[in-house]
Amino acid sequence: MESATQALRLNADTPSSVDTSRVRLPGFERHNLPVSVLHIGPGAFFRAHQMDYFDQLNAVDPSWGVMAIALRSRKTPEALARQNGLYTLVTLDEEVEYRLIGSLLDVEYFEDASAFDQFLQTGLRLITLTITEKGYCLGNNGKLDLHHPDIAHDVENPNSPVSAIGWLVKGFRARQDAGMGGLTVLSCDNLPANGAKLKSAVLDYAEAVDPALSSWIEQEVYFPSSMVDSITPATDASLIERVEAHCGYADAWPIQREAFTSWVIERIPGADLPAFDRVGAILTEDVEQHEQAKLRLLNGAHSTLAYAGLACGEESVATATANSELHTLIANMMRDEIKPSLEPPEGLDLDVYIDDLLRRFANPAIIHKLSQIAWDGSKKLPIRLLDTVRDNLAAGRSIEGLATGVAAWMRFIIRMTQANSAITDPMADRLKALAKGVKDTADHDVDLFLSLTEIFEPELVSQPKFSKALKTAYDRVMVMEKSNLSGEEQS
Ligand code: CS2
Repeated sequence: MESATQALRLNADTPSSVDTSRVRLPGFERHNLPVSVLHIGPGAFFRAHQMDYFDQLNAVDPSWGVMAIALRSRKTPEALARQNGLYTLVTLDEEVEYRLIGSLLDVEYFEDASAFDQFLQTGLRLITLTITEKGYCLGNNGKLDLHHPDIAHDVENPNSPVSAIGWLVKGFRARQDAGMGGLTVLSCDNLPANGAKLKSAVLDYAEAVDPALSSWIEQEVYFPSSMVDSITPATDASLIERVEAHCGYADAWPIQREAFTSWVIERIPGADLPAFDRVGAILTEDVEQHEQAKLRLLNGAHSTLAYAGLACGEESVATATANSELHTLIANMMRDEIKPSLEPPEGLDLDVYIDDLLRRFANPAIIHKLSQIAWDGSKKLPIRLLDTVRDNLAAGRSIEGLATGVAAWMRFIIRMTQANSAITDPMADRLKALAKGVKDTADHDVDLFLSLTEIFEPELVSQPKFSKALKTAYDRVMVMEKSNLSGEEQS
């Protein structure tokens, strides 16, 4: 993303000339930071969330310099290399704050020769990951899918892996060969028990390529889980312009997010974790309840709002939350269906949390596109909605709102297919082929979607209450679509 104006490009010299009444600078000397963290997947969320914690930590304990490796594209490494790893974090709420983030020392593309050497840095203490749900290559049983094309490739070619799992294991092998110690690997993705799932995936893959290495990893590497939270809309041209106008330099890749942020990290014996609790994170033995509350309430409501909101012609989370039908849908779903499925973690009042979520979704300072949240539904639905559906069916509770989210996803896939629009989802081709066979009747179409066993487990599909609720919800979503279309025609 290039700026059209002539402002000076952000670079290593910028901090010395920046107007500090407009932009907050890192509270540490960048050039003194040792490299102690390797991050895989330097997407927007990592730069908006974890890097903020590293920057605050370095202001009190300047020992956490971060190197990042991009597995999917050269775009981020190239844009950030031109800025010496510096970028602006903009927090958007009642007050808007601009900060220059300084702890990211370099970003490299995984195919570049020097990228892999990061694993062998003697000062390396921590590996963090944001590779999204699909990056773990898991089947719907939560275990590594050895038939996943990337994993199958890596098992055949362990020295030139393309998956994050293959990359990590190649790195561990290099450390084992070099007689170096293990590490702590911290997953920061929206998966329940993300550390345990990552560990099991890494061990299963290592077992397939080198069983002795698998034992070494089991003894030497720690995989705490963590819950991450901060609403982070994608960077767009208006953010780039806004940063340039306010800060006086051209930043090719600033990041925006809400002011709220939270990070709950599992404390496990032996793991070497920075003292993130000094800068607002929670370190606890008991991360699972935090993860579950966040994934089911925030992300479950987000996905429901995305698919139902798009059916109603809404574009952003804030406008969808202002739509009274959608507001009622997600508020009731959170209060009556999701909350009873949760055991609240200590110190978290779920009613307050739900009210806060509705406020956060309504934040008028942020344009968080529903189409961004709609990505990768086949990977998100099981975690965000179907786990709760399963619990509620077993307990005899309502699933009306949850089913509306799932049915709205089906309709989203159908509309996108009919409009010949691209679907971002690892199952996109299958989904499109399936959507071509719909008849726009709930009975037929819902059964068709329920044949996708990668998403809908047979045990769930066999429950008549589930398909009945989905069919009712499917009709409800078609009514939403129709009233949106007739509204469009009238205007
Ligand atoms: C969103 C999340 O894009 C999505 O699917 O639901 O990224 C959400 O904004 C974050 O998890 C908030 O912490």
